[in-house]
Amino acid sequence: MSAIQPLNLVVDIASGRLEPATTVVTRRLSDMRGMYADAAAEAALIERDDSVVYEVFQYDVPEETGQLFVCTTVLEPGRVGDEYFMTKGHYHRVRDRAEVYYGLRGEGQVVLMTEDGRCSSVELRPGVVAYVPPCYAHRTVNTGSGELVFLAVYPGDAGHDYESIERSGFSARVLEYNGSPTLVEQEPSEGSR
Ligand code: S6P
Ligand code: ZN
Repeated sequence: MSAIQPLNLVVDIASGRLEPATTVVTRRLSDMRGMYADAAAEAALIERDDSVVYEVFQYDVPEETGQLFVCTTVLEPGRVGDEYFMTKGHYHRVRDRAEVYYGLRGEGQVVLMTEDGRCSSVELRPGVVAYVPPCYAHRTVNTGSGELVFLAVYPGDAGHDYESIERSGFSARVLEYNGSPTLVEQEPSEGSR
């Protein structure tokens, strides 16, 4: 790829789209099979309409130290059983690469997990920055009734490790509990499917 020249990127808050975006990723429920706790509810929803859970609009840069990827995510509202719609989640392939999320619309949480499996969460809402420190797996959860839209900036050489999450999951999930979003620890057996 040729060198990136100075440029402006524009976020359309209404749609959540980044312009220009050189990569657009669309994830449906069927792309996340096995990630939600309630397998029966997940299968029923996929059977019914296999809806889009989220889209990512990214401006690509060379995958090199010193570069920064910029992207937006539009995460739809919804639930699979008691579990809110969420992103797949990942570690960065180069583990010590951090990331910043900036909330633009809607409300949610970022679930963060250390490599030894300790989970915590931080808020995401308009005007709020969520800082993902080096070496943390991260997943975003939409706990609101509208779309959750946020901007992400991360190092060009970070890469993504989805396999570790597909293999072992997160050790906690955000579930609706007594009407409120609650971070619930999972049994180790469930987290290591
Ligand atoms: C990239 C950054 C986000 C996510 C996006 C979708 O490092 O963390 O742009 O890619 O929110 O989540 P996921 O887990 O499917 O990549
Ligand atoms: Zn990331």
